[in-house]
Amino acid sequence: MGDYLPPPYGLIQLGAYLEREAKDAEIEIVDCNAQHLDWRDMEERIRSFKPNIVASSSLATCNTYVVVRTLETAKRANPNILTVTGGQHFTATAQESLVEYPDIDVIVRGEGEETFAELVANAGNKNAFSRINGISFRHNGKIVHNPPRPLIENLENLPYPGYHLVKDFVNKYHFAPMAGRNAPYVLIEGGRGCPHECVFCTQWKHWQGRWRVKSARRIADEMRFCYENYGSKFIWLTDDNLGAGTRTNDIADEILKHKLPDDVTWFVQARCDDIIKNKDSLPKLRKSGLNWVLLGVESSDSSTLNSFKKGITPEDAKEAVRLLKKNDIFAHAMLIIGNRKDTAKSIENLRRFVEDLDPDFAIFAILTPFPGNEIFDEAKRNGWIEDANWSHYDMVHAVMPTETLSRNEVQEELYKCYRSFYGSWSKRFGGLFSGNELKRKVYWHMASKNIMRQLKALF
Ligand code: B12
Ligand code: SF4
Repeated sequence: MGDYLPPPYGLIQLGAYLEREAKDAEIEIVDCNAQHLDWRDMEERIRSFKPNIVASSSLATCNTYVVVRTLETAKRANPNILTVTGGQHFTATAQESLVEYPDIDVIVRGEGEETFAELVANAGNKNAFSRINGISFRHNGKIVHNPPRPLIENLENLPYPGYHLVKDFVNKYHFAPMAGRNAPYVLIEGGRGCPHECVFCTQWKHWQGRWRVKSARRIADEMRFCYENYGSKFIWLTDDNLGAGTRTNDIADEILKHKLPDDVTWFVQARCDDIIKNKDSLPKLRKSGLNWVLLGVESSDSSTLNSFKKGITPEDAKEAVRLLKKNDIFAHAMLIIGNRKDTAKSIENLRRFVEDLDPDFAIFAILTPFPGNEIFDEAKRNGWIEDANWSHYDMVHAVMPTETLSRNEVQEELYKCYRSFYGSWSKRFGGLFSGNELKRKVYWHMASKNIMRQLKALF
């Protein structure tokens, strides 16, 4: 994606909740990317702020060692600091992580807000830890996993995201390739979890198989709040699954009612079948500013889609892309290679399918056994995993072979996918002069940064 600096959404959300519920807490959010801090600067910040607690975000499995190093740094600044982390990876690996990394004191499993607020309130009294549901920690040389905490029933009881906690650098966040440098960029959360159960996804398990959503009105209110307070013009609704039914129509209606300026746009991830179910709402969604959909296409092969428990067909993908393009919404397809049955031939078929599908943009990923997804359990049971370095668990590195392709061959196949999709001149020129504004922006950005050449050089 080239230039890109996203706000640390999970942290500002936790910070806003703490501000409301743990009123005595003094909070400082450090974003080393936005503030250009290196490890030494970060240590200095910890020494000068003198916190009782340092809590690190983690976001994805590939950040594991960075999280650990952050907490090690905190302990070096002051060994009495209580170090905490959470999120999908550490929730799924709480036992191993506490064994492996002595500098993590507490892991907050699952939903963070209530558990973290209770932990902060009791940070000075370790005897109280045994009563805090949702944490894992060490006690008398043993690792203890307290019972899980029930999910928050109504997400609207959460505060608005705490962008004020990063106000000194909020204007630095941007998504240049898609929106340019001058479109202030924010994330807003419209829901948590998903009612589907795809085997490669960690999301539904993390949220206990439940799909909770905020009302359309609340989502539009948060958009307007961000626009009015921070000038936000490019908005990612972080839901993994936009969903279908009246929700989408209501979101469009509410955003339109909130009368945001025309240059405020938003984007979201969605399933192909939901785009089809939403087809009558697409014109209104477009009018409300929806200009980009990341579509879970995943595979060109029905049996692979079935083995993924995805619940869609390749024809659904074709129809969804057609509908998005017809409504001038940038259609971004997301594909997965490296499933156990994948062969050189099946991946070649995928490349041909994507050519034919002709989305505005395509991201190819490698099937990754993330702790917390079903693929991980299966791969571990069967001894398929060849690379245990968490920093490679980013859907770009192959960490396991297929039945017929070695790990290196899977990696090569990924490069071939990019070469075939972006390597063609007609595609490049088509993108540069596309009728879709976002597509033009992305392809001009890629051209100006020479991303095509850089991609090609990689291969
Ligand atoms: C936005 C986003 C991004 C943004 C990040 C923006 C940012 N800085 O926050 C960008 C585009 C950069 C991104 C990149 C990637 N992402 Co991403 N991303 C997301 C997305 C859609 C939303 C994250 C979010 O803000 N959620 C809302 C917050 C509130 O939820 P949360 O983070 O889970 O936090 C809650 C709890 O888990 C817990 N918690 C979490 N952390 C902590 C820490 C502490 C201390 C405590 C107390 C509690 C706690 O409390 C929070 C409140 O309840 C998620 C999917 C999702 N909907 O969550 C995927 C997701 C996190 N991404 C994922 C992946 C794989 C990636 C990439 C590897 C993809 C790639 N190949 O580029 C990269 C990794 C980049 C990197 N090195 O960090 C996977 C992670 C799977 C895994 N186990 O690794 C997810 C889950 C998507 C999925 N369905 O598989 N991503
Ligand atoms: S991949 Fe998408 S549809 Fe499937 S479980 Fe995850 S969020 Fe839901």
